[in-house]
Amino acid sequence: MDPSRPHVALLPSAGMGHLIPFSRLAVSLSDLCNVTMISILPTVSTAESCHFTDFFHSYPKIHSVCFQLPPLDSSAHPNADPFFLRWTRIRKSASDIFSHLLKSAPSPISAIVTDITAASAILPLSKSNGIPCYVLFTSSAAMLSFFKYYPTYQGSNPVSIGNVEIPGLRTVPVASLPRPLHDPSHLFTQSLIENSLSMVKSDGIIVNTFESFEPDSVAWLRGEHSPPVIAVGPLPPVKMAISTVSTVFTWLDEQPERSVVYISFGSRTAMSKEQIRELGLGLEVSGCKFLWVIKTSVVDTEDQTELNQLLGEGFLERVKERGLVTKGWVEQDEVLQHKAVGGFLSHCGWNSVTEAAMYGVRVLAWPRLGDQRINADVVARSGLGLWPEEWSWEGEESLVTAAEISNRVKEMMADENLLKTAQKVGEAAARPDNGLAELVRKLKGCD
Ligand code: BUP
Repeated sequence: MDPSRPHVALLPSAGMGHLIPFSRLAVSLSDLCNVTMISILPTVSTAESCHFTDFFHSYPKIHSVCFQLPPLDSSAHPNADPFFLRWTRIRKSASDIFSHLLKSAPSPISAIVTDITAASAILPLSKSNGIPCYVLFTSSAAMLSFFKYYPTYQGSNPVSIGNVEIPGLRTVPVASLPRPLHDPSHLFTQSLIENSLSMVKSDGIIVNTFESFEPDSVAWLRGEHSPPVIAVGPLPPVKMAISTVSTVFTWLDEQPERSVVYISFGSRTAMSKEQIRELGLGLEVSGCKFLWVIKTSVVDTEDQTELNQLLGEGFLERVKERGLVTKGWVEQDEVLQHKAVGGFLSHCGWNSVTEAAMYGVRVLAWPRLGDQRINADVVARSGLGLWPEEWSWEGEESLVTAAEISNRVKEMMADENLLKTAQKVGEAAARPDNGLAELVRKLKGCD
């Protein structure tokens, strides 16, 4: 390690949606800083363990530290989301994780970047050791504004929840709030409030967005003065040393330019079997070409259902000339860059949105849970895509019908104006606004 450079330690938490932006930040920083990244094992999903292996193999200059969590009695929380549980366990083990990191780092650490889900536990440890601490917020600036304001809102509405009016910015309708917030005692609600209150004591909040994509939210956050908010996005994807040749790309290579709708609901959003069938029928009726990545469980290791059984006998045969369905992991950033892809039916996880923005791909937003409706609003306001707000969301029973899906998919693919506005977003995303340089200056102690 070069002793003249700052040494930054990155502490991601669980889930690909958190690990991917941390890996991207690590690589972006590694040209200018010494970087250590901690992996907390065992991971919840196979996707995460494969990612760690490939990542450290591909970027040997990023120093790897592993921390083994003690075994969990999973029977204590039979119905809890395994990723929420993991975030809680990381917070509970923060002191051990922190000491292990300090002991295992190859040189003294000059700054820590913690995941937002661990902020309330890591920040006090960092401060008491005299190490500056930054928070990587893995969602949008719109979500960050909400997250920052929420404890104030909750303080004056402790029992019931309604529309959240963020003074000077916008009102987040109650229908767009993550469902667990309706329960003040929910693990998610409690940790959101704790992390939000801690985050403001950090040395800076890093967010994977760019100013022209979310001008109002970025301006509002900066107007709040403290702590500084550094927009470093869109962070470029990491390139792994080992890339497998996938049939997905062979198939995409054969399709006409911008003819394919890519469908994915992210790494941890499961859809009901009935809704999956309806979506399949909608894609079939639309007549569009499509590439569909299916997930039926929150954690990939539990995904055992056969595609034929899931989609109904004969579906794959009927659509084989124009549709490809897969349950495996596909390199999404490469799919979105492919010239055959003309639209993206997305759950609006923030990484997916930033990838669509980077490549100027039109989005049809179908948020499912958590921060996704707040992100979908960014998609609609920026001109990157369409958002049928009436489509169902977590906790709602109603199915979105095949006819509605088909109509909206056709509408997106036929909309030339939408294509142009999405391409403009892509052009703006390609112009770096030096958020990364600002971050490096801060890490060096120059700002
Ligand atoms: Br699935 C899948 N390939 O097959 P989001 C996902 N990804 O590269 P999520 C693949 O995982 P959170 C696949 O490109 C994105 O970078 C995708 O993150 C990649 O959604 C990432 O979009 C998924 O933020 O996470 O997984 O729901 O809930 O944290 O937003």
